[in-house]
Amino acid sequence: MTTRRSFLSGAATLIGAGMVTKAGAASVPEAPVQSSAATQGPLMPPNGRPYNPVVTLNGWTLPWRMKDGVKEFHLVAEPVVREIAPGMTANLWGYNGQSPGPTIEVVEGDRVRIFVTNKLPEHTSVHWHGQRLPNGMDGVTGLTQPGIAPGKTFVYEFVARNAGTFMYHPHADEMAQMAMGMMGFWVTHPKDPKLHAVDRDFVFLLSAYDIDPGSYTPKINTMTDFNLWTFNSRAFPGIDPMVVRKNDRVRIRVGNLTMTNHPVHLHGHTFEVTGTDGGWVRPAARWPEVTTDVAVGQMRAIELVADEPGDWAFHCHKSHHTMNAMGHSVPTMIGVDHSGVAQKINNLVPGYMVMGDKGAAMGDMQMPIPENTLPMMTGRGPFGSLDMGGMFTVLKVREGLARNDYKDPGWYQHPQGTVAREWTGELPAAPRAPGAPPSRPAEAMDVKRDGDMHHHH
Ligand SMILES: [Cu+2]
Repeated sequence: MTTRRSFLSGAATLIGAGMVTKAGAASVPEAPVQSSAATQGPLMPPNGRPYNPVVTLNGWTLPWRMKDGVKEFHLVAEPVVREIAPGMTANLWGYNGQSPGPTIEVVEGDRVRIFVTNKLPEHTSVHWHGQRLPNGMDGVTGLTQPGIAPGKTFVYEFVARNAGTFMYHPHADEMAQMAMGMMGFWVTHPKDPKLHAVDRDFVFLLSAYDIDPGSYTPKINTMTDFNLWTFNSRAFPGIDPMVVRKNDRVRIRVGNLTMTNHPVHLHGHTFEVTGTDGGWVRPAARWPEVTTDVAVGQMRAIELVADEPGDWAFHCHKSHHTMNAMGHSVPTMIGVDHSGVAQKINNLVPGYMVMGDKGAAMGDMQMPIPENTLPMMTGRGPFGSLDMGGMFTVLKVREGLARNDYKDPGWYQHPQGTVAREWTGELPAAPRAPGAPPSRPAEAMDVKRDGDMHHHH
C-alpha cells in the first residue's frame, strides 16, 4: 500500500491514456490510467465541495476536471493486464488501465458528466447501478441507448441525486464483459460531510474468474464454476490489508458482481449494515452482525468501531472462495486411495504430488504448479502458512497511527501470554459423545468426497 496522495502528487503518477476519437479529442478530458495494483490512499477533493474520501482496496479514485460547474470524468473501456496476485497475471477487460475500473467519487447534488471511450473489439455501454437518473442515461444497450461502437466515445450526464454506494458496469454482452472484469465502484458523498462520517471508508467489488491453470484469459461461458474469487480482481495474498487506528469508526463497502452470493465475515468485532445500494439503513432498522450476505448484484456498507487491536481476518465464509485456482482442479484425497490420481494430475503438471491423505493444509509444502497459476492457498503469516487464498484479507487495528496513515504496519505484536500455544501439562478429562466408538488414529479415517475433480480440461 502506498501512502496517501494529494491530487497533485497523484496526478504526477498518472499517464494520459492517449487519443480518443478524433471528434471528441478537443473537448474530452484526459483519461488518467493506473498502472500499480497497490491500494492508493484517499484522493483529497481538489476542487468542488469537501467530502471524506474513500480508499479503494487495491485500486484508485478517478480524478476529474471542473468545467462550468460540472464534474467531468473520462472512462476508457479497454483490455488490461491485471496482476491477480504475485505470480499470476490475467488478461482482463477494464477501465483506464485496470480491472476493476477506478472509483468515481462525487457529492450529492453534483452535476456529473462522464465520457466513455470504447477501446474494446465490441460495443459496450455503462450502467450506473443504483443511481436515480434520467432514463436515457441508464446505459442499457438497445433499451435506453445504442451500444457504444468500438472506437467511439459517448457522454453520460446526470445529477448525483442520492448520497450512497453504487457501482458501474456494462449493460452490453454482459456475460462476457463482466466475466472479463468490467466493473467499477461509485460513491456519492453526502452534501454535509458530517453526515454518515467515519474515520476510514474502504470500498471494493467482489468478482470471480475462471482461468485455467497455465493460462491467462478468463473463460467467459462459465456460469457458476469459477476458480478465482477476488476482491477488486486480486486474490489473497495479493489483497492489501485494511489498516485502521484503534477506535476508528470504519466503514467497509462491498459490491457483488459475481454470479453467486458471498457471506462476508469479520473476526473480533461486531458490525452493522448501515447502507445498501438503495440508500442508508435507518438506525432503528440495524442489528449487530459478524457476517452479512452480499447477494448477486447487491452492495452492503458495514460499519464498526475498531476497538480490538490485532490482525483480524476478513473473508468470504464460503470456504472454496478462500482458495485459488489449484484448489478447484485437484481432488480431495483425505483417506482416499491415491493410485491413478497422481498420474492423471501429472498429465497437467509434471511432478505434481497428490494432496495428502492427512488433509489439504499443504501450504508449507513446495510443489511444481503450471506457469501463471496461484497455488490454491499461499498466504503466509507470522506463524506460517495461512492456508488461504481468494476472498481473504486482514483488518489491521493498531494504536497510534496517524489519521491518514494506510501503510501496512506489519504483523501484530501480540502481548505476552495472549497467543494460543502448545500445552504439555496436566489435562482435564475429554468426555466423548455418548455411544461414540473409541477414537482411532487419523490415518484410519475413511472420509471420502466425490465430485471434487472439476473437469475443466
Ligand atoms: Cu464467496
